Order: sequence, then structure tokens, then C-alpha cells
Amino acid sequence: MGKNRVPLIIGLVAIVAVVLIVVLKPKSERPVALIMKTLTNEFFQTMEKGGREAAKELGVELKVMSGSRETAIDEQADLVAVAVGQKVAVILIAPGDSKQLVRPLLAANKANIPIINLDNPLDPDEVKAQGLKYVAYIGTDNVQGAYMSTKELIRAMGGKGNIAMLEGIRAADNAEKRRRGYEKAIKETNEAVVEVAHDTANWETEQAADKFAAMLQSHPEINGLFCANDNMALGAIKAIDRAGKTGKILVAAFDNLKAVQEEILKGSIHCTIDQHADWMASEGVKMALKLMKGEEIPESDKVKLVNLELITKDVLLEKQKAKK
Ligand code: ALL
Repeated sequence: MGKNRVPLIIGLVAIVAVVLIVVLKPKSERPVALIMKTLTNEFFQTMEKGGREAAKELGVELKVMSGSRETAIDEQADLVAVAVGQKVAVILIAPGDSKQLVRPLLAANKANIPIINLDNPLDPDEVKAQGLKYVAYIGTDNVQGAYMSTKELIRAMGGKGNIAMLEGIRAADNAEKRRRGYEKAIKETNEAVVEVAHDTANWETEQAADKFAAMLQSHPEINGLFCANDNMALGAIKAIDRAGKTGKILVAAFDNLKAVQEEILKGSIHCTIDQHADWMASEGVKMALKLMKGEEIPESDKVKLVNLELITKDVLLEKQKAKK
């Protein structure tokens, strides 16, 4: 063998060794992937924080992955492929679209990587049609959360008036369920509250500002608005401010972001819902570790729902007092 071939062979052996180490590594030493929609939304920053804290405590390596914006569904599908390619031990995913992410996730099933669904539920029909297997759902009763937020809004409106809604991405199961919760609260008023308009702003602040400005033009009678998330509420209040209607239109939301807490204290947003995104991720990491250790997940843990909290000005002031 020529002398100059030796380094080449050593190099090849080293590459094969590295590949084998990665592929054959026991599951417990492989990372867990946390795939979210976008860190431009504080909701997912909170989720990341919860995941990182639990991972640190439990000695799990966490790979945090996310797309560039709310509507970047294809990017999220690519991230699933990357996580599968990297042979992570478990995939935790908060899907941006409940149907479109099902097919890309089939690759995880093929590679024997367990999936835990966080936050936004995968679409049950699509899951069935594609034959996708996932271990558990950890998230929110979205009908109930939207119902709680809208009911408080209606109470503050004096139980009557003209209401509107800004919806999330319509292909997201939680956006659809929040619409149902909102409708349920309206129905209970026996037509004392009437819906005069609704539209989607795809969870985004700027779109919400534009869409609500347009809504106000055609429906100046609106005096209550439910936004399916906080970021849209932050957009809507810009439109309300520009129309000189601050204080005349009550706004309810969903997420309990810091910026919304400030608006609630100032009085420009009436209420929101805390759905504890950090809890979802930390429960996800704990469950992932169980799977990595080969433990069974009991049937009762296959749907884990967060304790929803209605946040109003009074609640925030109480919390501030309790901190002191
Ligand atoms: C959902 C969350 C939110 C959030 C939205 C935006 O899945 O539950 O409330 O604001 O995603 O992506």
C-alpha cells in the first residue's frame, strides 16, 4: 500500500466511526428536538424557556428549532426532516398547521422517533388518514380558553352589544376551536350580543392592525372584540387608537404576553388567558425522558391539559401584591 494512502484510510475509518457513534448512540444520550412555529412570538420564547429549564434540570440535551414567522409552515416541515436526519431521540412539536405537518412527521414514525404534540393539536382526521402515530398531546382546551376570555369580555360589555373576532390561521386546530369557544359565549347571551364581523389576521400583529382598521370602517358599531391571540390584540388596539376609539371598544385576548399585561394595566385591553407555554414544554421534556428510558406513558397522560387562567387587571394587581 502506498504511504500516501495511509492518512486517507485513517480519515475514512474516523468518518465511519463518527457516523456509527451518532447512529448507534443510546437514545438517552441523543438530543430531544423542540420544534416550534416562530420565536418572533413571545409565546414561543416562553415555551423555549420552559423546555430549556426542564432539560437542564433533567440532564437532557435540547435542540430548539423554529421557523421565521407564523405562516412559515414549509420551514417547519423542513425542520422536522432535519430533526429526523439528525436522529434525535424524541420530537416535541407545536405545529403551525394541523394538517400540513402530518405528512412530514411520518418520517419520524419510519425512523422510530417518538412524537409528542404540544400546544396546537394535529388534525385527528388527517392523522388517521395518513396513519401517523404520536405518543401524547400536551396543551390547551382551546374551546374552554376562548369561552372564558369571551365570557369575561361580554360581562364587561354589560352583557349586550356588537362583537367581532380576529381569528388565527384557519388551518390550525386551536384557531378553529377558539372560534367555537367564542361562539359558545355569544350564544349564551340569547342574541343580546350579536357578531357583526370576523376575519383572520393569521396570529400576526401588523395584519391585525390592518384588518381591524378595515372592520371598523365598515362596522363602526363594534364595541367588543375577541382576538384569538395576544399579538393580534396588540395590532387591533393600534387600529382602535388611530380611530380615536380607545376605551369605547373592549378587547379580549389569549396568551398573557408581557406587552399585553401592560395594556391590561393601562386599560386598553380588557383580559387575556394564560395557557402557560413553559409548562407545555417542560412536561414535554419530562415525558421525552421517560420514553428515552423505555418507560410506558400511562393512558391518563396521553392528553395533558394546562390549567387555564383568566387574566384581568384585578388578577394582575393581585399577582403584583403577592410578589412584594
Ligand atoms: C398558538 C398558540 C398561541 C399563539 C399562536 C401563534 O399555537 O397557542 O396562542 O399566539 O400559536 O403562533
